[in-house]
Amino acid sequence: MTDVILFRPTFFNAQLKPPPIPWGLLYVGSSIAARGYSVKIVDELIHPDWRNLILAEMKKKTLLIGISSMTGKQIKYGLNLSAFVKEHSKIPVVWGGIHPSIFPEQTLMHKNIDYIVKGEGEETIIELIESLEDKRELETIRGLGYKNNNNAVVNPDRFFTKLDDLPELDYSLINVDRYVGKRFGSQRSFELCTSRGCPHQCAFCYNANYNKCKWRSMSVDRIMDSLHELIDQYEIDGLTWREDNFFVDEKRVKEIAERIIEEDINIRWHADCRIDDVYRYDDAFIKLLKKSGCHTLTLGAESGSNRILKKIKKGITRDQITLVKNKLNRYEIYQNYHFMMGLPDESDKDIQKTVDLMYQLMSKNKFFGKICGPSLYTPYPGTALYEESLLKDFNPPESLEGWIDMDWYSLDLPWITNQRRNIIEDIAWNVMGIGQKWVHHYFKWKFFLFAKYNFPIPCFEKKIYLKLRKN
Ligand code: B12
Ligand code: SF4
Repeated sequence: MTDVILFRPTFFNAQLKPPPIPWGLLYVGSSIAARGYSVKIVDELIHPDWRNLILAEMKKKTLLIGISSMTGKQIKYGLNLSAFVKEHSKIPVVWGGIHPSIFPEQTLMHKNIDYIVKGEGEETIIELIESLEDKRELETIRGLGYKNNNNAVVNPDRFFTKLDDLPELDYSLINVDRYVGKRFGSQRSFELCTSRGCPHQCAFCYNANYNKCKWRSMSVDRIMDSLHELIDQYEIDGLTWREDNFFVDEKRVKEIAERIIEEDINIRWHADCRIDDVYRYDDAFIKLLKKSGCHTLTLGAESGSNRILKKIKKGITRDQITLVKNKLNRYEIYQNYHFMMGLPDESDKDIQKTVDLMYQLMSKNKFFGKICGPSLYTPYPGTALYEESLLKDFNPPESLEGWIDMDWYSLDLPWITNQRRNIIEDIAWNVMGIGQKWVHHYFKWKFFLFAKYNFPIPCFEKKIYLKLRKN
């Protein structure tokens, strides 16, 4: 018997190795399992041929099938499963994750979706299961959306979960070894999610809408127990703190770093971090991070233009970005930098400044990791810039399927000309060259020419990259 099947659809960059851990489903699945129900997690990245597997599971008196989705391609693959379930059974289908949370009504109106869960799913899904067993009324379930006479009804939001109240994660629901792999200088790296949310309000980020700018964390004791469990059971030697913003509470990070040292834990770790946080940290704190195993920080630089940084409410300046590079370099901490382009009102000069900053960051930097992106700015609903995009004639899709094309190749932004799109695409392809050790300097030179003389940098090496990446 399998009471609940949970499915993580694939997405366009699904070739990632090892695949990212389906945390949302692991949390939701662990809560369901802790209440005595049986759960099967199916990850399309691991089981691309899921049809027979799901068909066999569905025969075991399944109560419901849950699907997780971000905005974008995952919707397409999630809808494939929804249609499959409807074709073969009467099992209710529930969608959860970022996209259904931001667009509950529209998601719910899809003919192959019966329920949506808005926000954190651990408690809502259990109450939904109880309702399917006639133990509870749908109207009383916070965070749930359902259909009533073909109209979408979305109940009031649920209060944020206290992370320490969640049951222990049930790692037996996934094959951990499939997700353990080489990352950030370690051979057997895994991840932990120890906090949720972020108090900042970057104008492109889902946080203000989804997490209402509220940050919450597990206690440090629980974090350390989880870390010991991973080391003892799965022999991990590396860790990514997989959260919105690991560094919100400096005191908490200090305690974690000190305990890693005191408890003799030998791991290399990686986390996402804000530039302004590193900028204000004193040397003693950064030394402590390094001593505790900090190997790489991934930093949101986003743009080399102060005008754009201000527009996206990043709360940082270009000078701070280069100072942070020097600071981390001194302590031998590798840096990855995120960039985005294609924002409304971004000028040619802004783009040139961004490429110039990329060049500065990779120059005289022994601890340069990589540049991520530049990703094409995407107006995700629920963000401050989304409202501006609407005023700038961005036409939001009117159905769930319409959001599938919110990616680089299909996204149609009224303020991006074909010429601009080609420039951004060329920069992104050249960034991939920067990542290849043996041709790094050749590509760096290209960036220099663009930054200094606005010299176009077409990427005719694209085909070679594609081959390299395939290998
Ligand atoms: C890891 C990660 C990835 C992984 C894959 C993650 C996955 N879900 O499979 C990779 C690296 C592949 C990835 C790719 C991208 N990502 Co990403 N990613 C993240 C990140 C950092 C962590 C996700 C996570 O594991 N969270 C922890 C778990 C516990 O939270 P959760 O997934 O939200 O799950 C909870 C609830 O949502 C709910 N829930 C979730 N699923 C389900 C299912 C059911 C049935 C139920 C009931 C409940 C439920 O319950 C869970 C527990 O409370 C988030 C930021 C973040 N902190 O969430 C960004 C984030 C999700 N990514 C984002 C983006 C933009 C992208 C990219 C488009 C980036 C790019 N330019 O390439 C791509 C492509 C995605 C696509 N659409 O195809 C945005 C999403 C915006 C949006 N509107 O969807 C986020 C929010 C980052 C941000 N700050 O803007 N990403
Ligand atoms: S981009 Fe990062 S710092 Fe900004 S609001 Fe989102 S999670 Fe917080």
